[in-house]
Amino acid sequence: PRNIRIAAAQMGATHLTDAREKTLARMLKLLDDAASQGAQLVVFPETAFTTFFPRHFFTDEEELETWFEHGDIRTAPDTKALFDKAQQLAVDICVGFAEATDDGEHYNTCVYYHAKTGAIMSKYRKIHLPGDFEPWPDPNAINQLEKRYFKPGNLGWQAFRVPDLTTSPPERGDPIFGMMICNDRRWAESWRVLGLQGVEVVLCGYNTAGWAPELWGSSADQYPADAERLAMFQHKISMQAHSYSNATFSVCAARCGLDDGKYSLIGGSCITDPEGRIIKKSKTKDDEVVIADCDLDLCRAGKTRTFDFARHRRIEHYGRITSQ
Ligand code: CDT
Repeated sequence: PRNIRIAAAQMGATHLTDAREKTLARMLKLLDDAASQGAQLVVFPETAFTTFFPRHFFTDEEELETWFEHGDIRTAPDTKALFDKAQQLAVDICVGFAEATDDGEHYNTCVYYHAKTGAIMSKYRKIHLPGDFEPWPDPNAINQLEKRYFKPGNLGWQAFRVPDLTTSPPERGDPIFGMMICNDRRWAESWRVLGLQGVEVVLCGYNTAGWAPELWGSSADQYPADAERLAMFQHKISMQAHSYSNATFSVCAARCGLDDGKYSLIGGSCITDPEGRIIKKSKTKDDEVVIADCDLDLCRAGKTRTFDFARHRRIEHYGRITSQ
């Protein structure tokens, strides 16, 4: 077996007014907890260091900028402690944050941090940005202004190998990871681009509204409980179906709970195997470590039989996917 013990660090409610130090302290505790259970890699949610601020409409540029991380994420004052602790515990992390670049661009980003070397092994910038550019006129509407605050990612989906996590026979090499962020998980294209690079573990942080009729366009007439059940169902089928059809493990970490006593986000952090089975799932909507041993050898069956892409794909019929 090629086992890696991986944890999703689910994070419960994080309010608009929560101090950054408080949120960071929760992340450090989750990292400690996961490490004490033997995690080699811990996956944190999308925009983990703050509340999910794109639901708010900011008109003041300076105020908006305070929600973003500037400079090197490993050493910036508001985020450094997480990377220092990861290094101290010798645990790799994947963490999402709102990125402001030196030349003033803004992305919804995550990085894979390799504790042993202190290197960012890979960076991903969210490509499928959901929601709207303009806020809804109704003051009670639940906005999702990612199209306003972020540029679509420009790095593609790059699979990458990570050394030191598990021993592999030389012909197979180090394990292959890929990252995506939240809404990307609903799109077959995100997964297939990683699948084509032989991905063995997909990492994904998310903030998914449990009740957001304006966003979905279809559930305005449903009771909130039904809407949340549907959101959870769609989350799980996305993780399960795409893990299966790309013969890969996936690990997803939710920011969830009731933010500001008003905005509900689904939980459902889970680890899914390459056969599409959820092997671990969160039990709460609070801070919680979800951890499992992932034997990457289980990816072999799918990659060499049902989803042996080189033998079975028929790309002459797939042109429409990229031409319209
Ligand atoms: N953060 C994020 O991408 N949220 C989106 C909301 C859209 S709900 C259909 C998501 O895909 O979960």
